[in-house]
Amino acid sequence: QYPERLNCCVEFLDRWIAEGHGDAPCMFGLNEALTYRELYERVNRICNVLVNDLGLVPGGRVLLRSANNTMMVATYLAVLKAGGVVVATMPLLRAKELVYPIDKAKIALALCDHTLADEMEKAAGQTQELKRVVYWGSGKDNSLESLIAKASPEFTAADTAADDVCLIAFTSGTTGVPKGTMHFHRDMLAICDGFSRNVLRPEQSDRFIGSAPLGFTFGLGGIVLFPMRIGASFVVLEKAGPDDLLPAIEKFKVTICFTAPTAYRAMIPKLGQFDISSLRKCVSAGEALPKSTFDAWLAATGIKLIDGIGGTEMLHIFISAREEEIRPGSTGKPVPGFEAKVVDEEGEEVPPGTPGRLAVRGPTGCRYLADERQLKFVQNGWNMTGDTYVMDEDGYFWYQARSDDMIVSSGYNIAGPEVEAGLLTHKAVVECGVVGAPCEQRGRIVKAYVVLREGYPRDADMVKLLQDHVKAEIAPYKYPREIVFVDELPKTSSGKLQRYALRVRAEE
Ligand code: 3SK
Repeated sequence: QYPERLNCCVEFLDRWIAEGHGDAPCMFGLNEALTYRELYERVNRICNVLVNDLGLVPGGRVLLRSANNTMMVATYLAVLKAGGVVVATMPLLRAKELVYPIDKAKIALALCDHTLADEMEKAAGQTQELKRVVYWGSGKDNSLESLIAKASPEFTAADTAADDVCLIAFTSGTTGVPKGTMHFHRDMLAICDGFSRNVLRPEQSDRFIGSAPLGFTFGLGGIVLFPMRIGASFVVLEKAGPDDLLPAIEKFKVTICFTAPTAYRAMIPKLGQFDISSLRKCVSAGEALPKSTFDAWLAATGIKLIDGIGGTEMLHIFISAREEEIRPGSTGKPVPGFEAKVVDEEGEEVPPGTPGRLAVRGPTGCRYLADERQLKFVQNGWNMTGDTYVMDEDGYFWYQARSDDMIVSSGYNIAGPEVEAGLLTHKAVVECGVVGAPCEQRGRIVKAYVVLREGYPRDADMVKLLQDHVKAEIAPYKYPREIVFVDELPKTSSGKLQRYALRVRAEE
């Protein structure tokens, strides 16, 4: 589908200048707004700095560290345009979590927002690979801005192949050592021409916003690549919690939002305080979308949440449904270009209605950077996900649990997320995580960690109330026999619930 020689940045950026779309709005940040031409010139200047001052050669890997801001987007596109390979990390990572990707991907150069200098410097002191770190935002003589100021706004894109690696995205991993997933220039276009064009169907007049850091490919696609593929505009927010999204949607008249179910839930009680009438499409991913959240968002806004499952391995969403085909509670069907099936322990496809492991294949994955786990997670071209799904007779996929989130209690298979969904329908519950805990009598029991809304008592009556509520919502045998109230839940750097950490806690 794509030409053999391809630099994806040319398709996202240069193309719009060539087509006379340079004066159109492109990117809105906290303190500045850039047209396509302004972003194009900034990217070109950074390319010149990368190649002429910092010695980047095609295939050279560049670590990018920042919250989402306009410079993060410009440096990201510049590395792609100069033929380098982006390794974008979650801003919250600590030094010891940075050293692994730096060593694994042999990264010699880092571009970093000065606010993240502490951990960056500590990491730089713990690896032999990293040779140079350039900061932006510091206002110092040697800052990235000072180099950019002297650079030319003209740059010819590196002559890369469609199959050249341009991104190594490390999985955030709820357990174990992160895996580096490698993506090609053509993959960056394929996610736009797959999920975005066929399921989301945005228009050039749309304005996108999202909460995920660009180090998580959910954010990269939903905030930057999908709009740029069609010449639309987007908003980048350094802080993008539910309390930041709503005012920004109002201020920038945003039309498309990408965030996680937890954030949609948290926004519902605050919707009345903002004018979000510009909003027309909302995508939910990163964790399973409970039907109760779909219903509540629809009732409050009139918008059907487009649910999706994606993965760092596949770069973005591979199962989803257009608004008119949504079956609430189901993730949807494979996105055009992808295939999905449910398999048993031996990798054999199981009949509709039978739970099993979700396997997926498609144009974007899955290739790990020098990792023997490739053999385990990729079988005959199929990426074996860690999710348990059921496919129904109509080909819709229904999420059950992470494969290791199944709790076997007194011989019953209980999916932790289903109990979580039951708890979440109670108005007192903000967030919860459900795992198995050891029990002499039953083998395991269902144990819930619950964050309560302010004003609700953390006492035995509340435990009983929630238990009765779950019994009324789902099969009574699934109710949480133990409930612990907590201030917050452990999360991965991409904001996903770390059930693994809860499981460890539950064993104590
Ligand atoms: O579903 C996810 O967690 C995901 C991961 C990477 C990219 C996109 C998505 C939706």
